[in-house]
Amino acid sequence: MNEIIEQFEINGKIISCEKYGNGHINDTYLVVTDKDKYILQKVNTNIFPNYKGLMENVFNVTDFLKNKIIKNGGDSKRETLTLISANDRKKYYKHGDDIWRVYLFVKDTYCIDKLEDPKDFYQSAVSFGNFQKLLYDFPADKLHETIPNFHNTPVRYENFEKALKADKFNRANSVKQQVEFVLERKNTCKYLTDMLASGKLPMRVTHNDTKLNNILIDIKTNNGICIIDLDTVMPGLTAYDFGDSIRFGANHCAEDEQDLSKVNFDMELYNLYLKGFLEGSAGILTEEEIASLPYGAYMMTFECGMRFLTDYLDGDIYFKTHYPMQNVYRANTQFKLAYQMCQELNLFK
Ligand code: ADP
Ligand code: GN1
Ligand code: MG
Repeated sequence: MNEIIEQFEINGKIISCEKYGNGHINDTYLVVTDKDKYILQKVNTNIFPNYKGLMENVFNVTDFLKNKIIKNGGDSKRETLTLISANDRKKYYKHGDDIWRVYLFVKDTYCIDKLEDPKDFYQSAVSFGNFQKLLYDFPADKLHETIPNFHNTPVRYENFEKALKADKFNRANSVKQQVEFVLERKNTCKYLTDMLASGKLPMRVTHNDTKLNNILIDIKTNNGICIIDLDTVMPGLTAYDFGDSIRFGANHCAEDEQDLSKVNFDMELYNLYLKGFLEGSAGILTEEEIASLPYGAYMMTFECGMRFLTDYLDGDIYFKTHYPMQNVYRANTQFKLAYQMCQELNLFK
């Protein structure tokens, strides 16, 4: 590990390097030196084969944000990610087939994997809304599509059908109910993509992975200070960013909770997040976009459940899993939440 870290322009002598965080995609380590702290990541190149495009996106987006943060009188090293250059001036280091990158560790923050205090959810909403606003005039044509069709739900549905048909690991029989749930909702998949195609919703630059542990909260002010995990910043719909936060945060359970009686969509948390998101995005959203937000909540939740189920059928090759069936438990929570969202938000009536 030291050999890799030493390729980057870091300050001080390395004291430790340990696995860090709870992301499902990249391998993340905290590096401590006698002068500073850093985040070292091995980029998941199975998921992001176009790592050059991805790193270009991260650099361009953080550079753009830094300029705005400085103009607004903020601290550009705390309010967005800072990539540390490798010794050859590139922003990543290639070691065999592996791609490594280093960020400054944003100090005096906390990161939430399970919501305890609703105020944190509200603050995250203000920050994700504001992220949308800050990227309002980012030139979208500069962005590489790091995962094509990332939130194209009809394409996700097709992938699910392919996995089901192939049933490579003979697992379909053990998830009949879940499969039924997805098949019955085929028609719902196209709601947002149709709105986009007909020009009713504008394409924006979105984060696309706005779960609660992709934001760092300041320990002193409790404000959401830094949006992280910028690998999927791409053109998208506001409803995706709003919806993915609701999917993860507007409930009181873990994403892989096995006891479904504990899995319940919380309307109060939903309304709290909505208030914060509208405040943070400060008037940039159109009426149609605001009307599409509840559909975003359902769509991201249903889509994510479908992705977990597809991954289970494919042999658990995409999301990091820590025990067998984890992807099935994850799918179950998402499907219960998606069902309740339809009821409580009055969708597709
Ligand atoms: P993944 O794509 O696997 O989710 P993330 O980029 O979200 O990876 O990083 C995983 C975790 O590492 C985050 O949830 C957060 O706890 C921590 N983290 C990432 N970057 C930083 C940073 N610059 N400063 C502090 N913590 C960070
Ligand atoms: C992944 O990288 P992470 O853990 O923040 C996934 C999201 C899913 C999420 C489900 C690039 O997010 O799309 O919603 O897991 N990221 C990617 O927890 O696929
Ligand atoms: Mg993450």
